[in-house]
Amino acid sequence: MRLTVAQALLRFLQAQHSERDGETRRLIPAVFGIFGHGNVAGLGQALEECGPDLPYYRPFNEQSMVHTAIGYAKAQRRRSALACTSSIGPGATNMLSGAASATVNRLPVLLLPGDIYATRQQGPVLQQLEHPISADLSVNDCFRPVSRFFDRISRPEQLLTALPEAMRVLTDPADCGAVTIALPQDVQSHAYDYPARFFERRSWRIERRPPDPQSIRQAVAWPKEASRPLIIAGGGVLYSEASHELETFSEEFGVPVAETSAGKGAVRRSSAMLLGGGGVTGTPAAAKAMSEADLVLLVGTRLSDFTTGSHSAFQNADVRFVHVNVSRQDACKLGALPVVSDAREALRSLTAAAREAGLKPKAEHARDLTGAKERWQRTLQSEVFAPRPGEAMSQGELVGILNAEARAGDVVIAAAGSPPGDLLKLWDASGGRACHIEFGFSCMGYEIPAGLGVRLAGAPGEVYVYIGDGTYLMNPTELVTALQEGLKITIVLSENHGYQVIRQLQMARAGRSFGNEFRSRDPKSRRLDGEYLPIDFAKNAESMGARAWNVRTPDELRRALRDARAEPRSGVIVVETEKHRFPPPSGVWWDVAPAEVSEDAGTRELRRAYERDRERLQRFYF
Ligand SMILES: Cc1ncc(C[n+]2csc(CCOP(=O)(O)OP(=O)(O)O)c2C)c(N)n1
Ligand SMILES: [Mg+2]
Repeated sequence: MRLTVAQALLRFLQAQHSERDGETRRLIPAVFGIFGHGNVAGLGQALEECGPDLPYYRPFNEQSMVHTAIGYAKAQRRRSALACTSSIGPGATNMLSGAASATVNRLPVLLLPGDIYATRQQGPVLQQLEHPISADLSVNDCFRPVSRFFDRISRPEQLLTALPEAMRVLTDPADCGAVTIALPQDVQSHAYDYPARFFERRSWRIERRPPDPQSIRQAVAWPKEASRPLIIAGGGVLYSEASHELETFSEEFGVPVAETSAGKGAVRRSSAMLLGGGGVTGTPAAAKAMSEADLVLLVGTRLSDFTTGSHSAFQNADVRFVHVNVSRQDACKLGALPVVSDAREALRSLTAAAREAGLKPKAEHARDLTGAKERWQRTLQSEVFAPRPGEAMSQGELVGILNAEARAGDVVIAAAGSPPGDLLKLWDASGGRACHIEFGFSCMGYEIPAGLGVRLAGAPGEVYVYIGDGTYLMNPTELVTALQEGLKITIVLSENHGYQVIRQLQMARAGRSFGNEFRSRDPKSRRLDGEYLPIDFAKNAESMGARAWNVRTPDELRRALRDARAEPRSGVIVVETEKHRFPPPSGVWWDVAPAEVSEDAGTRELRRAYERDRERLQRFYF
């Protein structure tokens, strides 16, 4: 079939499917893109010819479209991915943060940046980076470290090898992430006689790799000796759709569960075994369980420093780890006994083996943790969800109200600032009130585009985007895409007048407030500590066509949330919140080093305290 490279690429994508558990879906059901000279005559022409079988969506920022694709892939549990096409130069480099977010979070996205002319004669073309000693290098080479597969198509027939590889990586649970196929501007329009067989329907089975029986036997031999076991559930539980198996194992053998950010909502029931979020931004109950655990069953987590407290959270001198993960790299972290496997398959095998071994819950351990959990519940009621006289609403109160108003089928999204920590600590995901936290790359600006991705993936209820004022200011523009496409999202914006989570960290590690609040430059101090800026977020949202509400009180927030549910359009609820009020800490340490030398006595004291804590808490596990 004589086709251009761009036409062949899209025709190939139209024929690709994924299959898991007997369910087949289109692997790449849509393409997002912003055109420029680097892709308009190539991919743009081919997309227009495709018609509705491969719908095209036009966003307003290339980074955002990759974030939409990530939100979509996460909501699809990695069964489908979106493609994103950009022009060359800045259009392409705008996708880099998205590529890194996808790769860090192990979520499949297909990136198709335009590239400089393969024929070279006409260069430097507009937006070309000229490297003094490397003529085959372009800005797209920046995608290499943030992609799980990279190729540049400098001849049409290269598609025949590149595209199957791309599909293999996108559908591999251990290898997936950003896949980048760079497409030189001229080559996109070149024609070639492709074999018709290349475009035949193809299905990529997303494997459920079973565990090695010997590692299962070894893994269940350990819990018999353990008196304080704990499960840490990561994103892998959600991607593998292993919630039922996780709940069964945890409840049958009385093993409490803490969830990571990516794994938030892995336990769907209101289970007595659930300790909530674990790690730096988790609950004190989970922190206690982590600190005391002598056996930790890790399931599908990459063990970021927020989970391990920078290798300080597990304080039991005899602690041992078993790690179920599709990636052997992750499974071997912390010196764990690796169970390289799909989470659902491994949990089923572990449950069967534990039954056979006659494993029983440890009553004393369960009682102990129930006490810690009840204390946390009391703190929530008396401190976190309760109003404080003379203060604006706290973000804790905000989350409590949003959680109470949420219904089955709704999903709340957060990624940067204090919102992801708030949700990990406070959100109750039982009753089908799903939670989607991106805290692998924690990229400000992920939230609104991801909301579109979650909606596009078919969220049945409300899609709430819980976002800080700073993050909203970084990237509110995909609201326009939401309205253009009728993809309804409801943004709940906490107006606390600054990058307050960073200010809080700064106060704890540097001791002085500097540069984080939204204040004008003071003529005397010549610093940003003048008046707070009067930013009208509601007007900003309205100017893009969204509905907007300004709220200050809990009742106003409840009313706005109900209005928003009834409203077909996307909207923004701007909530005035207390600037420096945060929910109580988990007690888990985090390694952020204060300056080793300073003129300031306060900073020196913070450094001393940091060194004491580091010495006392941080460990090597091997
Ligand atoms: C793209 C990007 N730039 C910088 C950061 C570092 N950062 C993390 S949170 C944050 C402040 C977020 O402010 P806001 O959204 O208002 O949330 P708040 O801290 O007030 O809760 C910053 C700058 C980041 N995570 N992502
Ligand atoms: Mg803020």
